[in-house]
Amino acid sequence: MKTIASFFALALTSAILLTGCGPSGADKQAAGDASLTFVPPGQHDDYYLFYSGGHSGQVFVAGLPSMRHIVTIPVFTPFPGKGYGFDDKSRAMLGNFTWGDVHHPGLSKTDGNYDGRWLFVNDNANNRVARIDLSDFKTKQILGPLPNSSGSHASSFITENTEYIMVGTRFSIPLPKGRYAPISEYEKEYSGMLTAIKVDPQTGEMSVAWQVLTPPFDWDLSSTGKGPSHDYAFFTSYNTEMAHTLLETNASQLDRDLGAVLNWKLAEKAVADGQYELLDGVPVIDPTKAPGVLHFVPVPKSPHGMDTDPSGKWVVASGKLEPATTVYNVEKMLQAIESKDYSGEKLGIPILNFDKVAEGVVPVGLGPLHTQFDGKGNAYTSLFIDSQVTKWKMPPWTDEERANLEKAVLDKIDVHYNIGHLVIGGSDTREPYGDWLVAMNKQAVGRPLPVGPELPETSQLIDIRGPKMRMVAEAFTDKEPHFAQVIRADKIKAREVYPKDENKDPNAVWALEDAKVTRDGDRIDVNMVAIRSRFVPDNIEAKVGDTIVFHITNVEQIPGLGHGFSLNEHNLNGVLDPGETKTYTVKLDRPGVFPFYCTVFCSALHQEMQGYLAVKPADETGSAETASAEGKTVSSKP
Ligand code: K7E
Ligand code: CUA
Repeated sequence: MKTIASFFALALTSAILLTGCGPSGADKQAAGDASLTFVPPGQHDDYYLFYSGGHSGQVFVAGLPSMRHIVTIPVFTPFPGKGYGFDDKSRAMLGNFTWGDVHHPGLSKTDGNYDGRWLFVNDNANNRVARIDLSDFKTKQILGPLPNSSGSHASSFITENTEYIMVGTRFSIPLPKGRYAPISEYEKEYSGMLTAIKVDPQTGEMSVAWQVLTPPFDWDLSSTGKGPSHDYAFFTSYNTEMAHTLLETNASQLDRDLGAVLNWKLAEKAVADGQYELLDGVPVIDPTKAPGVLHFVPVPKSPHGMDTDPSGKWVVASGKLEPATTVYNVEKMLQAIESKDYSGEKLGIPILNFDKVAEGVVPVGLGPLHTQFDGKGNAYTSLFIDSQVTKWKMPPWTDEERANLEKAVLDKIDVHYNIGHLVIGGSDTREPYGDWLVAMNKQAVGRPLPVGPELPETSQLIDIRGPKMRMVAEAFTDKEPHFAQVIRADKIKAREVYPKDENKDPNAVWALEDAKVTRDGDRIDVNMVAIRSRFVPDNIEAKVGDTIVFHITNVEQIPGLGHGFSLNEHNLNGVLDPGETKTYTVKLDRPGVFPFYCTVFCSALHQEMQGYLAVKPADETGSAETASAEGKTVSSKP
């Protein structure tokens, strides 16, 4: 009976699948798998996913595995939703730029694992690197434009204990910056640069430590060593040809480009020994004069990603124009360096012998870009042309596998667009999480509802817990993800408020009676309290020509209780989290009465949280005065 029942059940299922009555097999599969990513209301995701935002200049935070967008972190771009780029501090941080091109977020590490303190991101367009504090998901520092650098694409890659952030220049220019040399003199007059940015272990404060001068290759991507490769960072370049025009063909001549093997310990030593020249204030090492600092290694054709595995024993690099990825053996590299076993040199830099240091070339498929690791001996490479992810076995290989590395290829899965980066949580650490893989869009094919000529981008979630990869979910992803980082949720301790006793802003005021307006010549300082549901003071007098400086403290100490501050027609949109003080400087250039109000919903009487700035014409005399419901005292200097 049982057998017959099973037979019928099977037959029925097959019939449904075959006739298309009800959900199709693919739909059923998708519906079934969707439950794997479901996070019920009120529960948290297991991981944070930080996407780079490309030319949006932002970082997007999603939960994993739900893929739900949680928050946007503005970095290089003003963002009214968070009042970023409107207060004096964030405006100064952004400088004259209103955007950046974020490519590679890098989490801070301790002992080779994420420590949940900071996220660093690069700006490829304006040669900057920013630090996001993971206690409040806010950008705290923007370093740059970096001296002697153009295009910080090969960044931000973090060494094992966050000693350095490594940066390689995508473009080469005549140095120091500001010097002219004809483009036809590219080979001779232009230079690339590898930069080490020091990170203060207490504060996270970044500063340029030293740089290594390179030929005018185009440095593309980087990764840092760990374990046996601790002292090293690796970089790929796609223009060993040193072409300066029509790179599409001119930079694709050679079968192998040159990657860089940088020994940052020896670079530190070279600087300590005075083997450098100061260029634009930075100690710059000429690697032809400081042996050991830089080696080149041949990398198959027009490479992109170069990734170190969790053990630090293997480095994987892919050439976009070769349907294979190369595994380098770090031990063999170190031996070759030790014994000076070179196959030649380029512009005074020794080149490691490819055949001596490459462990094998794995035929992963067409257009390999980036590789991630699951910590269980497997690697996953994105294939731009094939629109696939290939799972393959890392060395050590059996003799049989070694004889035919096709045998090391374990699985392939289709993704539904031309994939660029992919990420496995902790892939660049000693202990990858190894459960999910997020595949990121490189060239949208229009998966979501159409919204016009521009195609929204997506990323797809792949379950890598079993022997075969499984596609389980797809999410809309704002422009334009290049890379991402994933960290276990319990690694991040996000603060709930800014405690009053930690607020060190000298202009903070916490009591209503301390709120005040002070005039000093043409400058008016307003020390203002924002509290449910009023501003104190809320009536302010000034005159044309004055500079008014608002120091606003949100005195709330309840999580989520933010206030906003919008001054009509003055392009001022502030947001203040509980316990935060921010300063806004406005030059008053025309008379009139300008209302201000709270932009953040904060209570039933949020709409009443408003006030007026009355600006007299310049010729009318009179000092700043204020009045408010509290009958505020005014201190006024002549
Ligand atoms: Cu889009 Cu890392 Cu800038 Cu590759 S990069 S795909
Ligand atoms: Cu404060 Cu709305």
